[in-house]
Amino acid sequence: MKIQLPKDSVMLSPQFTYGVATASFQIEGSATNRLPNIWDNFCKKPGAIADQSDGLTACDHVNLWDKDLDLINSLNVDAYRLSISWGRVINQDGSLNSEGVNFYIKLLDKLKQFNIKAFVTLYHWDLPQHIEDNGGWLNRATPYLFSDYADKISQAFGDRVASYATLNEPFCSAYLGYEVGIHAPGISGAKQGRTAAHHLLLAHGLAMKVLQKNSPNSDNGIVLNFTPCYSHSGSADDVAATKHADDYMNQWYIKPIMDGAYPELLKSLPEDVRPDIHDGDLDIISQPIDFLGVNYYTRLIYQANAQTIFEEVANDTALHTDIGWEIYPQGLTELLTSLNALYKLPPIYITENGAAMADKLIDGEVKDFGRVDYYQEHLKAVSFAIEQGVDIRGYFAWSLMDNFEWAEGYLKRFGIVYVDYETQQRTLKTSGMAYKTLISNRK
Ligand code: IFM
Repeated sequence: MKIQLPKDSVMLSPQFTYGVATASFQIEGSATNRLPNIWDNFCKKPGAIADQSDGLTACDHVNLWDKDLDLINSLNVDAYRLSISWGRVINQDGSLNSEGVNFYIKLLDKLKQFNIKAFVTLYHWDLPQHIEDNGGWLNRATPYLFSDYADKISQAFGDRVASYATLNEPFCSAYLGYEVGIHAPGISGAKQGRTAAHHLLLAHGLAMKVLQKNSPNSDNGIVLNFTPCYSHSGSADDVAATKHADDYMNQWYIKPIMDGAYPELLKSLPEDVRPDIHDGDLDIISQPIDFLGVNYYTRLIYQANAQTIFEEVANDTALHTDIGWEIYPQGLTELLTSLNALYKLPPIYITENGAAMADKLIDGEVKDFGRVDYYQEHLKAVSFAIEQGVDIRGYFAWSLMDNFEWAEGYLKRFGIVYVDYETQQRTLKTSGMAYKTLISNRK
């Protein structure tokens, strides 16, 4: 089926990289061929996952990878962003697991044959459980284990990788996993959240050094998620509360990397909540990066609250995706231009952007026109930011295919390819066809 794109469809330059993205735990399955991780355990906790599901089979990608790569190739994308399962490639004693390494090498080699650039993320939330049993990201030893993993795997992959991201969305690992406990490992507490965040950033800095040494020809950096904060009103209290939220949720992760310092807010936190920062940590964290990956889905609106400092305000009149996130494309332009004004940024890739929709497979088709619009509007937002001087080199649709959406299980579908989890059949949605047409017209 040939899709007709709207007249004002974005193209961006021929050098612009278009890709699709996935993550190991969300698609791979084959859990018996790797070490158990914190998500395997979290899924066993009653009530943790909306549909009581797990990642044991997911999209069965470890078995279906070859066909999945053909599918990716059929989309005419320039790049594929995937993550490596730490516990599939590193044994409990720290040695390489050759079966796991070979799985990824075969995959990377096939991408190379297709001339599709591999954008590899080393950590997309699936911490091996034995490391969690020793304190996980609360333990200062974990960043050093991560750096050792980065060292071994980047040597094993040789020159197969175009781009390495150390971490995906440390905000989610730290805040959702160790501060509010709605993600694995399900720990709650402000001190824990801030500690995990600091150790994740330290892990990033240590791994950056290793990657620059072992893989000097790839672009090496980190992927951060941003949910821009908007004030509910112009009142000084609401504006201050919104700035607090932004520093706590967003700037907390980028500022140490770009400026070698945490936001001023750190000093106003109670002493028993502040992370333990050792001399030299911020120098490690602020290693130069070759690129910054930006993940964007939505914005949030805040107002002041006497007890909690800030609180979210719902925007009931706006359009929302199936996961309840407001559709706000201009937030992406505003985010990119504001980051560009605040920091001396390296080139940027939009490493994730996409929408959960209540897709229905009817007569072999998924007509997800809402998602087509979502992509169209967000790609326009990217091109507006480029026009305003932001150096953006690429865009990855989240996600290639429907998959395990963390605490939502399989209830929320983000793919441009529909997955029937009973049969593992893949069906290209209308959004997938539109994405392919957009990319193919440009080439
Ligand atoms: O599915 C996730 C992904 O793993 C990380 N970024 C956000 C996506 C949608 O929630």
